[in-house]
Amino acid sequence: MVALQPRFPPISGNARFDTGNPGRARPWISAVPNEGTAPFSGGKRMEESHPTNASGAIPGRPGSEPPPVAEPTEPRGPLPPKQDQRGPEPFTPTGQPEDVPQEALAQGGAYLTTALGTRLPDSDHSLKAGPRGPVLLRDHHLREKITHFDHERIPERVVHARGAAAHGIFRSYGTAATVTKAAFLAEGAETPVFVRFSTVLGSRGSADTVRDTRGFATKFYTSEGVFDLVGNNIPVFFIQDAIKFPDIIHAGKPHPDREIPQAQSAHDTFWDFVSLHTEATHHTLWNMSDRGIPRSFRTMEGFGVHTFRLVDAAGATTLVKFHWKPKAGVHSLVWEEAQLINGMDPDFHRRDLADAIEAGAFPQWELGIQAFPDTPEQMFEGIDLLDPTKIVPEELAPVQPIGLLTLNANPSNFFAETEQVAFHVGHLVPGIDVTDDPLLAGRLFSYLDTQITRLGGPNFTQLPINRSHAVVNDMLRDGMHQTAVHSGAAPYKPNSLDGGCPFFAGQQEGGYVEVPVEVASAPRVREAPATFADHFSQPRLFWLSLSPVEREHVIAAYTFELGKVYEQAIKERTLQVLAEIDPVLCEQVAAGLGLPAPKAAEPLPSVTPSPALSQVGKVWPTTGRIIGIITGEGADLSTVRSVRQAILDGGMVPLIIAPTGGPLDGASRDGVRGVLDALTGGDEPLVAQRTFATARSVEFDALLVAGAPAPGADAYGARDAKAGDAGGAIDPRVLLMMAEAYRHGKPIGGWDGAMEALALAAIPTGAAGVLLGDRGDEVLTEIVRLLGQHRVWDRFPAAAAVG
Ligand code: HDE
Repeated sequence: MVALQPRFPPISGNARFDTGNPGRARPWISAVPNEGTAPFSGGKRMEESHPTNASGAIPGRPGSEPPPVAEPTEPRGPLPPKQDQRGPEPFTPTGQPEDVPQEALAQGGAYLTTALGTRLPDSDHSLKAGPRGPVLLRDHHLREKITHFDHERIPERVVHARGAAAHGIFRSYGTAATVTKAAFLAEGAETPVFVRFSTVLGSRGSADTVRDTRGFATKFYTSEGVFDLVGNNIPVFFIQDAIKFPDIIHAGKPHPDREIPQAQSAHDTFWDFVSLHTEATHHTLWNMSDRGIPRSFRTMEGFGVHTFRLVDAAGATTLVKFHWKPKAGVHSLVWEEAQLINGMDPDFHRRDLADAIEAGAFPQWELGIQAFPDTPEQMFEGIDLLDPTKIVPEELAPVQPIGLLTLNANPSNFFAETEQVAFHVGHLVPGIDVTDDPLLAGRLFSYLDTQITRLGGPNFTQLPINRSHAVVNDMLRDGMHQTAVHSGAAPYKPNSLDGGCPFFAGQQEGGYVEVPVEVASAPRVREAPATFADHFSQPRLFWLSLSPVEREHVIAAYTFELGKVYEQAIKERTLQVLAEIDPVLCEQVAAGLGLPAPKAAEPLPSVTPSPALSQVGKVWPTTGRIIGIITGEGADLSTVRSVRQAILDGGMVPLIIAPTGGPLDGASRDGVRGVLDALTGGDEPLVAQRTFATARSVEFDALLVAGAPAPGADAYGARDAKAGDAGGAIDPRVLLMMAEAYRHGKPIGGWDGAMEALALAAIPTGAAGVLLGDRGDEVLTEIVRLLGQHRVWDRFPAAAAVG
């Protein structure tokens, strides 16, 4: 392991915008909105202070101003973006700052126009020969509107089509400066970033909480060019050689005849492939673990997967693996929760990310590296560093923090930013080089290639979200959608007509000079190295590193997925693979499938577990977690109000769930202000964010029950089937929410009549994580403590067999 020095002098010349256009204020790079001023206008750093939800506003409203009931008729300019949003920073297609405000990149003016600015009087009626007559071909506005609409879609990504993204800032600690000359990793360097999270298998419109690997792709707009770290939330991959990528993806995607199932691996072709191709075993096991169903993008780790090569100013090299560590900890859903969410809120992860940022609970990750000596063998403690199906346990090589990522702004336009962002593992900067990992080699080709179809030509780098923040002089010319206006007569080298420009940059001038690595002399073969043949020792290591409850989840996941497979041969083959990992895993899954458990063909490898791989048993900050407060007629509103405020003060999001929408006291929103003031002591009225009809437990990390909510007026099956027959004293939808939250290991608290609700929901009052109290604030304190552990793990007694 290579240890990093704690502090280093900053690399000179790392001024972020050393672009020949100095002195211009770039307010958008600040990490935190200043209270009371426009966002991104400087002020204290996010990392130092979380003004979470200081306004008490619940995130998610669609616009920056509430609309009036009647259609507005007074002409006015476009509304500003919401406080949590911003667009790509204004740079020219050739990487030079534009002196225009962000709004100038959006539409302007108060009046509707054609694409070229001619004002229009009407957009609701085609031009016709009389009101009932034929539409006239000369209607230029109709043709432009429909033609543009006809071409609004672009091909979705062939993998990772479903995603969500955010802007942010990366602040380097400088600890990596001993091993890399990359300017953005020098001490104190601040670099704007754009991060896109994704699922792999599903189409653009598929659900967020499917069981799948998640993408974690980061674009660093550094002063030396763009660096893309295109990683996943799982540290290993299914295949060791890029040439197998179409195979694993064809197997994982829906069946080609019926195009089902969408966005999931629980089907025959996936299991057919991974049971025959056993190098996929490690990644598959991670997918079957809780890592395959993250609670939030904010609670995922990220991994660069491959080993990269860092190089310092003197040319010395170090092999590294990149890790993103979420400040909120690693946290997952339970499977039933994930399935319910797929129906209740297919945008769950996307919404969670945007809402957290809007509420000021800015997600943060530390970037870290595991560092290894760059030896000719490229092995570490017997692990082949070029094999992307292997991890290096953190106990052998600790993850050393090198910087902090803070996501602090939502995109202002999904298509322009999240959809058009184009990552490429070949977007590298001086100080970071690749290794001979054969999976990485194929990716270096693929990411450039795919953008040409997806984004319609070779100039995708000029789309605003993809633009470099370092000056570009590339001699690449023309092509579809060229938006730069190049000058000069000689886009070739050598030239004399343009004065010889552009010139080559050597090491001294910050040129990207490939590390002159020795290439071993060897015959040309289509073969894998012998070290790639071990497919089972690390799956066993992972299995043995999990806590009993996590192992139960793995067993359940394999049993569920294989239970959806039609062909018995595929199930039997997979059981044989499981036997090579662990007999208990194999026997338990076999029992669920009703099949005999085979014995391992080879002796089980002896491995040392890595406790760092387990998600259970740690304590994390609760910032941005969502607490539902169930209330109803007769509830003590002053307690609800103070608990709600305490949740906001703690940086979390309170959502009030009531029998109907609107203010809790029943007065109309536009109603008599004086009455509300009298009821609320002049405070803002308490407004319900969810009703018993719209809420479901899966939205919340914890539930508080303020009293004993009586059945709402709509609590009958014909109106809301989940209300069933509301014969009892408590609304059945409240009981359903409580029972689900209990099953899913979520903290539940209550006061006043909540005891009655617990009894009717068949929840034992003394059960782990169930709290009744006289005072809402005391109950809340304990609930928040439990939330810090992510889930009430004691509520899941593990089967003795796996413990
Ligand atoms: Fe990708 N991958 N990949 N991949 N990948 C793409 O690029 C590919 C692999 C990853 O948010 C595509 O722009 C090959 C590993 C992420 O836009 C495509 C191989 C890892 C994203 C592509 C791999 C990833 C992609 C599709 C095997 C984790 C989404 C659209 C050699 C380290 C990026 C696109 C975003 C996207 C190819 C394997 C991560 C087709 C050939 C390993 C996060 O180029």
